[in-house]
Amino acid sequence: MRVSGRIRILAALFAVLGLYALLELGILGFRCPQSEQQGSGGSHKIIPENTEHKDNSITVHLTSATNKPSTGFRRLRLREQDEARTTPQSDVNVLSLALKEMLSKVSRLEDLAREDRNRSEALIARQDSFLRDIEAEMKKETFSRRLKQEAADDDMFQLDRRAPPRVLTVPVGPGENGKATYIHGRDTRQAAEQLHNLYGYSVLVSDVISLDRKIPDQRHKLCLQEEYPDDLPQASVVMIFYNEALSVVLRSLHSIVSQSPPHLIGEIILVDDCSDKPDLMFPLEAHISTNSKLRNKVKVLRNPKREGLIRSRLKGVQQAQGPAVVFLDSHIECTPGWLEPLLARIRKNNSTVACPVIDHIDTKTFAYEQLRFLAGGFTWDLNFMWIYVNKEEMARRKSPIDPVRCPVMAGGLFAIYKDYFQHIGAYDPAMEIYGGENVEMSFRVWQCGGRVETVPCSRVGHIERTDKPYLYVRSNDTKDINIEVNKARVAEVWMDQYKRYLYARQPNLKNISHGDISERQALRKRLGCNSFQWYLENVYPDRLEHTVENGFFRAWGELRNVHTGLCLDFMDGRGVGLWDCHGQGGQQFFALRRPEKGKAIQTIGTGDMQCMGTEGTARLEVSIIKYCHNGLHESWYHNGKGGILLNTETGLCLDVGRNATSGTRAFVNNCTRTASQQWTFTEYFTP
Ligand SMILES: [Mn+2]
Repeated sequence: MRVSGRIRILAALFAVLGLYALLELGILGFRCPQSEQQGSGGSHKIIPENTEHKDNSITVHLTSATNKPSTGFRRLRLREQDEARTTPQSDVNVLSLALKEMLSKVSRLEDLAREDRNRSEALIARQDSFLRDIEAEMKKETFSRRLKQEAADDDMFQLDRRAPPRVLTVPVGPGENGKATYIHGRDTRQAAEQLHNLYGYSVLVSDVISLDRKIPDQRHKLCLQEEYPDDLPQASVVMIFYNEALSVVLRSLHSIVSQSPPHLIGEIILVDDCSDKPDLMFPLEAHISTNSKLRNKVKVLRNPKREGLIRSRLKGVQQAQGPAVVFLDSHIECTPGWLEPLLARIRKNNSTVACPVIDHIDTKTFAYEQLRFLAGGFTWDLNFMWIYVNKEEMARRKSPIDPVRCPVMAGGLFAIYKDYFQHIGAYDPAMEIYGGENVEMSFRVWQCGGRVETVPCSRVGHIERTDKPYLYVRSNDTKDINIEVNKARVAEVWMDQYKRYLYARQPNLKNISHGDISERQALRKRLGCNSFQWYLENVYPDRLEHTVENGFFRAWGELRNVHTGLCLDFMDGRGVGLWDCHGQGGQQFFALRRPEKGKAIQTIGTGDMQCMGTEGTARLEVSIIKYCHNGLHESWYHNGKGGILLNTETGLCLDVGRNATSGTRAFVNNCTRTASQQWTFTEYFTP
């Protein structure tokens, strides 16, 4: 593939580009209405200046029509690829960006091919010398024992004792084997940071890592002995994306196809929730349609307007052939053997929601890291949280690879039968964008006779983005979307009397409209579901510990200072001080809690895990401690309405001073029982 090959590719690209132009002009289809109201930085055009053909590669030089540095292109140097690269920005001219993307892809392919040749020659030379070393070392008894042990742990070296190893596949290249990749050079790092902020992870790192990189087997050894039935149900993967980086979406797709037996993946349904990044349009489809592994599996559906994760998934499922559906995020990487255990589990019990263990892909380096295996729970303000698997559940399981019952699933990744998904009420279609749907579905499945489990033999890597682009909701109609409303819908339909736990923490949710819930209530009746009390008792007893009914909470709500009438507030997340009472809970919600099991400390919590405490050398400042560790400095005594708050460690009282106003920091002081040391919670509970 020399000159004629390149001409063919270019011709194809320009044909594609022409088609794209028609689409852009609205002649061939829809455009997301949002892409017109895009960006905050004004409009910029990126103009191809000249195109340079040199050494089998094409370099397109681009300049920005404006002089704003933030929209210009930088020449970047990367460790692995020293070719000039340009950084796509969010608000560049769509057409030239598409052109640039395609041209750079051509040159990138050629680069990769050339690199591959050099690389494989170097690799063979390296492997040869490596093998010679091994053969010499193998003669030494101790080394051979150690090697055998390592070989058992590491599938990279498939050594066979009987025959000397011939071919070792040791992938090289950035990110291979799940290793970390680092960005070098100051300019590059700066550009990387900008993009990191835009996407919530380092796109530059993702872009240099192979789309089909190898991730080592992450499974427990016992998993390798598991045998799965031949007739596992075939799965349709449903994956929603919104303004994800192209290379991240593509790597997600490749990892599914590479790590799954082909007959078990019937299709991958990608739903674009109206992204406005141009490379997610043609470049994405061009890659899929020219890749033999993806071409026949992947279907792309596009929402003409933002629908959010929930309605997008419903749309994806509608198209799914089934019988199983596997939901995956668009920023994941599957690992060897991830699929079979999930499908085997739902096949065994068809009212199961089976979740993989979610490992961690680092947002900066894209390193794959195993996480400690945890279950999922919820906080009383209905956020998901990771929890330790409790002793009873540990004892119930006979093997470390037995599935773990999970009170709440994380929500992004799970397998379920399509029929069961529909039967159990799919999703609440009135929920907006994202958030709460995983809690809702978990309550519903458990309360209505199903179960949610994590299957330890299935491991999938996930990028926990530092910033979530889909949270920036630009509504198509003018109504403002408040995703917190989702929580109110969950509470109203599923939580019975326990909904007051949410409303105490977020009183505003009680008063705003959460929409019509009659259909969801009818669903609950139709399915004959259990009460929330039943759920707490049978599925999440640890949560039941932390209830008013159980005497855990002694008082809660706003914590008003008698002297000023102002409310205690954790203003910047750590510092605690006075602020005007806003009645919205959140940072002004405090709860007085009796000691945890086996502890002696009465604490004042803000969130479920946070505590108020004294800190610092002087121990006079009061702040929020992110994870309570039940130290004395977190211990408070309170003697009822208008009473003092005495810190046990210092023997001093919570005070704001005589001249306190909104914004004054709280501290501890000698107890004088003056009004500035008197405090009242909104609600007191008598044990
Ligand atoms: Mn995710």
